[in-house]
Amino acid sequence: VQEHRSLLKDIGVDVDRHAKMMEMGLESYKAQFMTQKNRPEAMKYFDWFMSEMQGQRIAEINELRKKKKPAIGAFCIFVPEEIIVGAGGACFGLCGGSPATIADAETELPRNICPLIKSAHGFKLQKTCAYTQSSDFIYGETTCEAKKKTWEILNKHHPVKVMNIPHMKREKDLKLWKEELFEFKEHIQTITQEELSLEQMKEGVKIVNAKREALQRLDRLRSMNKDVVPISGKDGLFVTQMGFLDDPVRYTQKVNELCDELEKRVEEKISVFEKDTPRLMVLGTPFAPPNWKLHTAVETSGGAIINEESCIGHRYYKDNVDLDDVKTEDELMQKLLDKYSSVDCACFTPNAPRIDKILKMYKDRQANGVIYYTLSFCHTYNVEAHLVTQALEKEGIPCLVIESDYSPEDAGQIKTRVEAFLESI
Ligand code: BJ8
Repeated sequence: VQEHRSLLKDIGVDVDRHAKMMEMGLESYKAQFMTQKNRPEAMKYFDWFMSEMQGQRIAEINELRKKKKPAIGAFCIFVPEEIIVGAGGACFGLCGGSPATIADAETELPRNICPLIKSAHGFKLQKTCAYTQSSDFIYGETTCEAKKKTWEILNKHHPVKVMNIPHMKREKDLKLWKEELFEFKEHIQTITQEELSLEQMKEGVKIVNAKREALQRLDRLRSMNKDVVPISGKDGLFVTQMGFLDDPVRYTQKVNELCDELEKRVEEKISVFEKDTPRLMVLGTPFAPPNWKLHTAVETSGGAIINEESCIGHRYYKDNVDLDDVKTEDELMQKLLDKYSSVDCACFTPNAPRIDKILKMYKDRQANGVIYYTLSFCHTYNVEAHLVTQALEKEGIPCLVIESDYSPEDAGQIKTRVEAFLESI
């Protein structure tokens, strides 16, 4: 990061404060990740990326910007990255997982909203996220109340555009959504100053499909073998988190290299956990880095996390965009809509397919229990927990519900609850 200090300064980063935050982040990463035993060799790339995510990767993104390629920051998996990648640009998740920016955010936002939103807003106020500073604009959406109102305030500090995501999936809602996809493309073209062709967009789809396929492969290797868990849940989560920042082609290659190693581990029955360690699925809201609190609590208490149903997880990569028979832009937009409207975020009502999916995921993976995790004040996921846990109970599936924010204060209490849960299953 140090060698990129002048670039960081040019894009408006508060370099001293940023350096301190990176130092803290790296310390925390070392303590939580590098101390794990028997990590796959291929994690070395991701360790390197951790040290360069606010350095070399930022330099790469700013090289693209010099060539008038779009650099778009997002907070939600509804932002169609295929179109950005097709235009030769970069789509990335903005910083939003740290408690260190929340006090600043609370100078403009209420205290009782979700920490993800406050953290991200605080990063902009502090100018300590090089991704936020590198984005031509931030692409928001109307998924939850707190986010959609925050865009109006964030827009005082950084250009923000908003995609209107409907809250139901009726025909008339999907029609509106498709129009939003066309408008999104137009917004991207305002940066490139040229027409984005169908072929370019299809190329973007292929690149992102390959990324999702690599993550699907990683998910299978992590979770589908009852006797071998070849990588810790924490490493699996971290790899997935980096998929929102890294160059998609390089990242896909590195995830596939990791999967090659994990495949060998499965064949040779090399597990990072002891035999009969309970294998847990985590459901709910996203884990933005460096929010590793739950994974650390579980995996230092005798449990293993085998996948995340969240948006930094299975919800993100579960479906590809089908390119078969796509001959027109309208057909492509329809296929993008088909993919995005199959996302089962709790912002939709009704959202029954999510419950069916969770039950199927659980059975396919022969897991031993579930943790339903929601960020504090996330009303949609918090309320939806009732129907999900009811369905789990009916099937006799053990479930622990955890609501938490980013503060380290409840880490001990979470660990105690997880330990009691693990003993009970
Ligand atoms: S598709 S889960 S990424 S909206 S910000 S809803 S945690 S109160 S992130 Fe999300 Fe898109 Fe849905 Fe996925 Fe709750 Fe916080 Fe809102 Fe959040």
